[in-house]
Amino acid sequence: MGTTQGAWRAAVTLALSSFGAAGGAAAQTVPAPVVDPAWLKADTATWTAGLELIAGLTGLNGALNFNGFRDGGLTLTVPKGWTVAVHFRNHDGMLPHSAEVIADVHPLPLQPQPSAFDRAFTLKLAEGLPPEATDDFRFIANREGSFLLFCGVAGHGAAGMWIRLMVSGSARLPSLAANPAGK
Ligand SMILES: [Cu+2]
Repeated sequence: MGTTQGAWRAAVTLALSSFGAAGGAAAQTVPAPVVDPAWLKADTATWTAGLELIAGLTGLNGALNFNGFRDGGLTLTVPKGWTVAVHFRNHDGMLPHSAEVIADVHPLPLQPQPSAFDRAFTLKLAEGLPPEATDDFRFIANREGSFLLFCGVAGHGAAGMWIRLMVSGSARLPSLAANPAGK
């Protein structure tokens, strides 16, 4: 745990230092993100992974984050064949946000993409849902691989507003874990 946290702080500090002088002062007051176990609920009877996906939970990255994580620094892993039920909430008091599951592509797109799974996106994908709006979507993770949970509002995803989704053929249960952020 100590090592992981240490590595985390290093990764976050590194990410913030590339942010430039303008955003730096405000961003540095944001504490290192931690994973709240309440964000993920696994129902083994129905093979459903419920995820609380909170846009702009903290001020990190000008609030362009999900659950306080940016640039893939949080990974949801689900077993192949499970249903993923995403409860999206926009906690950002200023900007609209949305979410969709897209392919793990680089460079990151500037616009919304076709979703990687059927109906794996919120309403108002390009426009974004306003502050405190919520939307739920669910899809069957029927393909193994690496995907992104990505904000579809123009430029947000490319600016770091994305986390990872791994659909695993070997995982037995869903999990949610922090990992070093990166492009
Ligand atoms: Cu956004």
